Amino acid sequence: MSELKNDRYLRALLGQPVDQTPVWVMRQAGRYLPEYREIREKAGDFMTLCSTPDLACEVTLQPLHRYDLDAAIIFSDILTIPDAMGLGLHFVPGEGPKFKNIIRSAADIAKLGVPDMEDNLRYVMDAIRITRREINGKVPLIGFSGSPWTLACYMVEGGPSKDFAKVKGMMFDAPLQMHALLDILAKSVIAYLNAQIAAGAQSIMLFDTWGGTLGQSNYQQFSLSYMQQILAGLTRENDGRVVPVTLFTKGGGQWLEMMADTGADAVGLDWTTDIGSARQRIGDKVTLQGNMDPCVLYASPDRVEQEVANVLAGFGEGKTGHVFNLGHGIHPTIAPENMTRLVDSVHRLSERYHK
Ligand code: 1CP
Repeated sequence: MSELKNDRYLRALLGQPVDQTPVWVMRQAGRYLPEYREIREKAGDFMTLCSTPDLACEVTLQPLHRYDLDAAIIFSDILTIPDAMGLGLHFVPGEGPKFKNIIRSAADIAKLGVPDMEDNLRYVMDAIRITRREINGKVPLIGFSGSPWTLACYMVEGGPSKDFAKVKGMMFDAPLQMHALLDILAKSVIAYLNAQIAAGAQSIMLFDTWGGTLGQSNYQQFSLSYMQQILAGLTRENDGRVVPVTLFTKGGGQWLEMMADTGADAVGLDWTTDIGSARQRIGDKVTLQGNMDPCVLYASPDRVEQEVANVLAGFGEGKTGHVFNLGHGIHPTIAPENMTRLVDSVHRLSERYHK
């Protein structure tokens, strides 16, 4: 495998000194880029794009051609696991992802098994292998998965939800059944991420997008404990390098200490948490990722730069420990030029903090 030319992102995740703050953006490959929309239209539907490794590779690299990013994230989706478990993922225009077979009962859960990673999910591993070859050591490649709780939300709701009534109803009414579902998902996520690491993913991101909808004790029991199991089950070294793991619970600002105790190398912050306070609370234990409000990208480029400066100053002095990102995914309707300003100002303005 070719030598990594820019390892700022991996170094910052491991608390090693860097010359500038590394930056990547959640959902950096996606609908805000005209070149993405073009290839997406040609592919016809989203799953064709994900499951055709050459296309997934091309889309992964698109943002790197435009911006001086310090990492790439493999183009895929968290819902590939439930799809491979037989739920029948499809996309309804205007409504987002939907499942044909929704999880409603203990019998539905009993039918689920851990998917075969080099069979049903081989397209993800092939996309990673091809992308590692094509990226040629320019920056590291991030692999990812949804957390068991977040995957369960989609599997029980059947698609996006505003109130999570069905999945939370199941959790409160039939906790053992919910644990059985989360258990098989945790086993699947461990196998999935280890296969991604073996295929060449150099860092892992665990998206707990809906953990923040839970109360504290339910968060611990139904989301955090499964992420902890996953962290314990992952191959943390490959090809002579540590594979760092970032854990992101959207809306998890009040639980940062617990998240930092899971054994993750980094914790992702959404924009509602003050990064300076987060650093005081957990920043000696883990690296922090985040956390500019994605809506800042709707403002002028100068305002974007100003907000980048605020986040960097909020994190403050120190040679490492911060990976710049948005507090959640980039919105599809922002102006792509604003990303240029974001990335360039992170690099330019952060230098003084690393001396
Ligand atoms: O029509 C299209 O082009 C589909 C839009 C789209 C895209 C671009 C979906 C459907 N998924 C993706 C790619 C994707 N999803 C990536 C690519 C890599 C990158 O970041 O560039 C990643 C990491 C994800 C992860 C993902 N999918 C999450 C976790 C991160 C987060 O944003 O919280 C979640 C919750 C999903 C589910 C999902 N898939 C797609 C949509 C529209 C959704 C959200 C559904 C909802 O509103 O609940």
